[in-house]
Amino acid sequence: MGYNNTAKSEEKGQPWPSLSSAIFFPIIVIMRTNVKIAPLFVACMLLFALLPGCRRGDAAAARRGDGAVSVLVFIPGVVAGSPTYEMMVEGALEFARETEGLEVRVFEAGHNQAMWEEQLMAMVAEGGYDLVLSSNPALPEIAASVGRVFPSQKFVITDAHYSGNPQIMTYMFNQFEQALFLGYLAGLVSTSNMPHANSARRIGFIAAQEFPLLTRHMVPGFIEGARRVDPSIELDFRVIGNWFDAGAASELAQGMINAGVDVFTSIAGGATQGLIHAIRDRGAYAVFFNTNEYDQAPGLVVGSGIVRQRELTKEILANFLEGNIQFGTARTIGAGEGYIDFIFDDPGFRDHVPADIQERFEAFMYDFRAGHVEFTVPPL
Ligand code: RBF
Repeated sequence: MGYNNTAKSEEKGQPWPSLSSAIFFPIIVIMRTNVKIAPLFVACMLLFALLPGCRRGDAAAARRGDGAVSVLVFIPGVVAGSPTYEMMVEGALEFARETEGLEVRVFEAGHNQAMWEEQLMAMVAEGGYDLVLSSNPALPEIAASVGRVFPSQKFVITDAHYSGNPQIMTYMFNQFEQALFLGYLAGLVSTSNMPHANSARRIGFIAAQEFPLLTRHMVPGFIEGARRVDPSIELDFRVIGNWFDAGAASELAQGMINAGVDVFTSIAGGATQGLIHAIRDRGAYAVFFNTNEYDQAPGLVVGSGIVRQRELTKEILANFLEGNIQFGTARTIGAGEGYIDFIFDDPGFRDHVPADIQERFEAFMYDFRAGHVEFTVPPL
């Protein structure tokens, strides 16, 4: 899925062209390498930031010249192939098109995670953004660090959990819930007599990398859901090591199929294409988190959850314009609040999943939505 960036600006690559970047980059490096002199540099930087005519608000006004509100959408990775990023960019650009006086700039920071903090620091230093919007569980710490240098910069980060910092608000999707119902469906399919289901009682989870939201909520939720169908089901969990290597994902998937896995899920960004290729090639099933993936392999992608990240992004921007963001707080939103759901209404589910599985899954989801399925979300 591509994204439409016609409304406002979009950028890729290193944000180093400006004078302010040239000044800040050495300082960031020094902060990392020399702890003793770091406070002195922070003090210099704050002085610089507060000098008349150099203040970030003034810089923003000069750049825009129209008093518009300016928002940076900072993408920690690449947009294409990463559903949560695609939905955030779509929502922000759509909202900007509908809203007078709002300027949205999208920046893709790429896959080198070691560069994210320096990139965000440089963007904030040069941009004078009223708000930085991002989506990633690892972003709050990075934002807090950048925020110490720019104390008036505000951040809203979705898909993350962090409270107590007056510059940051976070929204976390209750991914344990989504994992639980996708796991239940995976269990129903794996124990069925569908053509590619085997008798091994083994389902698979391919992850790009390990992080707390994944290892403490998504993986345990997935296997717990499957074991509500059959307690003997085992999980084969494997890690690619990056978010882009589709070849490696395909190899992992082939090995897992050899080991008896017949239903997969994954959190792997662009590398997910390798899993799709493997299930098409070998004959196996998959259920996916966050976005509608049925079209990727009709008949083999048997389930898609959805997170309402596009809608959430628009709500956040509307709230920000109204001054209604509670910075310092962390909200968790899930099925009960309407931000997580399952996509039933698609031929990929309706036309390909056997009627008895549809019925059992629908009954489970009915109870789940009504709050009749009991579970405990593990601590993060
Ligand atoms: N998800 C993606 O779809 N693409 C990515 O490139 C990506 N990079 C991530 C990097 C880090 C360090 C972390 C912690 C998560 C990343 N995620 C990525 C996961 C994403 O933010 C989200 O948590 C999951 O997709 C579950 O909704």
